[in-house]
Amino acid sequence: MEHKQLDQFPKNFLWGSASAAYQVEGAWQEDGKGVSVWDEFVRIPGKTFKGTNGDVAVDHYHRYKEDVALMKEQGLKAYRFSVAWTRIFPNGRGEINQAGLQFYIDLVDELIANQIEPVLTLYHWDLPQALQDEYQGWESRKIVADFTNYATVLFETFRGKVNYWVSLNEQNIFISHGYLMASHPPAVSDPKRMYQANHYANLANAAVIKKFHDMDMPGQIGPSFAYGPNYSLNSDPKNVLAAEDSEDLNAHFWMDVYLFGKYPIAALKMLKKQGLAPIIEPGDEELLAAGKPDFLGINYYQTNTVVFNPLDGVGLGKMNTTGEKGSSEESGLPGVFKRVENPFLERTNWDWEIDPEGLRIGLRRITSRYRIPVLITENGLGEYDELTEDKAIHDDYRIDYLKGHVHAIREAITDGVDVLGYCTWSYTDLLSWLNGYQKRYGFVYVEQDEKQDGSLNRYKKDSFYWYQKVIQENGTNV
Ligand code: BGP
Repeated sequence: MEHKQLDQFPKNFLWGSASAAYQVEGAWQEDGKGVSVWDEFVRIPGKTFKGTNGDVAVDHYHRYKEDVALMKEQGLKAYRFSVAWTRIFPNGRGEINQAGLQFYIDLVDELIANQIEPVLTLYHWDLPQALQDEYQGWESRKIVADFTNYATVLFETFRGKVNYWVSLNEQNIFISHGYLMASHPPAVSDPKRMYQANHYANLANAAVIKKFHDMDMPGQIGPSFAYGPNYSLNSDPKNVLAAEDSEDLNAHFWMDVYLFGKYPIAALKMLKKQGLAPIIEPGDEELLAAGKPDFLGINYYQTNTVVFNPLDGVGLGKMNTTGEKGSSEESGLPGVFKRVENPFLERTNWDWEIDPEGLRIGLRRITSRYRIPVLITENGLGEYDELTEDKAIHDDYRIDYLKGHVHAIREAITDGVDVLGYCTWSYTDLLSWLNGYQKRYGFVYVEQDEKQDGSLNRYKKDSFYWYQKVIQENGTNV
């Protein structure tokens, strides 16, 4: 529908931006930090673009004051960051490493002193390697107790200081990349193991949310889901059904568990028939139902356009991690769907489709199905940026991208969606897990590249000033 007039953004709307520990901090062996699965994975030849790693990243660990000062100058209302589990418990559990915890205490204090709302992510993929070695991490039920124990330390430490908490970041991504595509640690390719690990991740997610509520924590908690709403390429009913299946297997399979405590019917039945469904033990369903989030975090980058894919059709294809436009391969699930190019959309140099309207569609679907407030925990454009001789970055393409998405959010709010805030990905430039440093997302350019010997100086991009104005005007002119 087209509105004659759009609603205003709520007065307390959280205009924010985001990062994740491994992608910004560096200092990978400092102050007693333990080794994470990513610290190990990046050292296996051929796993990341040009062998890049987060040993130094953009050195946020030492430069957080400078980064928070930039946020303050920009007028940012919220900053989403993640805690590295290995800084708190170098081996996943045991004695607290105070020096590691202190970094986050200092960061949170610095944010609060600058009137920036901290949004704390408990888990953004950097699992302690010790837990991987001991019981295979997410493939064991033991992870539930260890994750809850770790989260509880943070709840106790930041009670009353941190009001917004994200439990798991993109469970659907770290599980599918880790256990099916073998592109994230532990690089397994086995759907049965994937669905079981995913089930334990569901339990861990529910357990920390339940713990948060049992502790009567002030504030709100929810997971961040990587939602790519599914479209059918056209009105051929076969393709429409493929899109429904994709929505079930790629989206409801997680969101239904978060919000209803149950897996979607058709997807679960299909997996059972194929012998791939997870083992659900007595008590699991009760735990899932008891861990209901207060909001749903959404990381939105693009939609997913599909057609029917026959049983002998394509399987998993290669991703574009080099920034050579058009180098990604077709990918699908035989017998169900395959992804195709959407003829109405432009693509980035990494072949990600640009679809602001898709964000409104996704927000509407969530609201209809789950009736829960949404916090947009990530959205942004990964592109090459050029630092000019006078140290400017004219990223008008990023401004266009963000403007389109902010407008779509405003339309969704006008439709009746309850949106708590918008965290762009990312604040500073940072390490992209598989794509190195050349795929940039930030408002703040950081001089760092694949050789990893950059000056680490920070420079404000044009998009920095654009967002500053949006925040000042509370989105009135977007
Ligand atoms: C999300 C992750 C982020 C970030 C972002 C951009 O999946 O939560 O950590 O990396 O995607 O993705 P990429 O770095 O692959 O371009």
